[in-house]
Amino acid sequence: MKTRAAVAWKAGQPLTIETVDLAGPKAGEVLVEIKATGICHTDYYTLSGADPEGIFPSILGHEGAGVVVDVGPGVKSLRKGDHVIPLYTPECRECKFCLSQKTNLCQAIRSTQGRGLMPDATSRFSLNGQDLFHYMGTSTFSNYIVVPEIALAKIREDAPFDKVCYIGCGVTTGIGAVLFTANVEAGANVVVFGLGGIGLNVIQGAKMVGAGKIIGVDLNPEREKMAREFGMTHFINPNDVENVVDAIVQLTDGGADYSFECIGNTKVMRDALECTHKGWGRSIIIGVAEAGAEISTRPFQLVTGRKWEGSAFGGARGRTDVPKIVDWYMEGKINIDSLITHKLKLDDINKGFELMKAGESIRSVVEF
Ligand code: NAD
Ligand code: AHE
Ligand code: ZN
Repeated sequence: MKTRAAVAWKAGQPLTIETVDLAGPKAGEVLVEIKATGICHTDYYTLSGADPEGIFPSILGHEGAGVVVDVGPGVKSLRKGDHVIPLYTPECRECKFCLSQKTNLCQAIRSTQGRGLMPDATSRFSLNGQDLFHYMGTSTFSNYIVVPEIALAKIREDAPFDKVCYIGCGVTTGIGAVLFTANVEAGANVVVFGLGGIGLNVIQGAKMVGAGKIIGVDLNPEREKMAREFGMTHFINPNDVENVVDAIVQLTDGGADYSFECIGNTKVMRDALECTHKGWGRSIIIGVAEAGAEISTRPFQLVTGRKWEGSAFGGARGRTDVPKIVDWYMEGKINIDSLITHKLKLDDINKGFELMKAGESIRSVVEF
């Protein structure tokens, strides 16, 4: 079949809208009509050329929601008409990683996914006979996609696509990092570095669990207002203080219990670790840093009890947890609407990247 999609031809170049060929679902695969997709900073990161796994030409996008149109042979858990959110972190419930119950990082299809291919090592997308690569196993900047069954969360049918698409990455990543990865307890002091589409969801998660002080750090002063609405109690602009770490240590009587880096800046990652409390502070890296980047600190920081950790997709097991997060939204327990600052049509998708770069949007959502 044919589908409209935004194609990334080369690093650093705007996407172009094309009508591409999409082959039908093979065994264990599902054809999905994407109704809406968010634009995450990670899409920008890959388009910029900084992603060691970035390959072109490809169809980016990993924050979508849509409807099952067709299923391939052997698909048991989904049928035509089901509403779904594609998962860049699948949940096969069979691999060593899933069975360990220690991680959400299902590895069933990770190697082909990282090479822009379906599990049988081929692409379903092409244009004029040239293959186009998939991205993060999702490619939600295409109106129609083919995805393995294990990479789809079935969600309730009354949930609006243009809002719950954001649960496909940003909402789950931020709230999940607090609830599933760090398991932050009531009363704990939390610091969030970077108050964008991810960081504001970390703040929302910290508020949900009854955190004590919730300190937000961002270079963009415009972020303060929205962050306070989501539960931030203190704001620090690094330009306004001599030393961010000292300012946080002072505010928290010796250091934060938890910190979250939601930028992808390795210098900030160091600050995020070093502002946590001696003996028990935990710093969770969420931000994705460019190829070749490395983190550093004095090992003494770890010897004296701080822990450096990371979180992917908020530690969420997609097929199990995503439908629950959709329920939280529908029950009014979490706010997604205020974070979606811009709605765009596919033809204007490059505008979404510009708004992000200019710090003008939290999330832009493209509706098909
Ligand atoms: P965003 O662009 O919406 O937000 C980034 C925020 O950081 C902005 O508000 C910006 O002003 C602020 N910032 C930039 N440099 C700063 C600095 N030096 N000090 C303080 N603030 C600074 O991006 P996003 O969509 O929220 O994504 C944030 C990061 O999380 C990206 O690196 C993205 O790739 C990553 N990410 C990771 C996961 C995961 O599963 N681990 C999931 C989604 C996104
Ligand atoms: N290809 C990148 C990896 C980027 C990365 O860490 N991605 C996160 C999700 S970001 C969503 O916005 C993730 O899930 N990582 C785990 C994984 O298996 O990729 C690189 O730097 O190589
Ligand atoms: Zn993302």
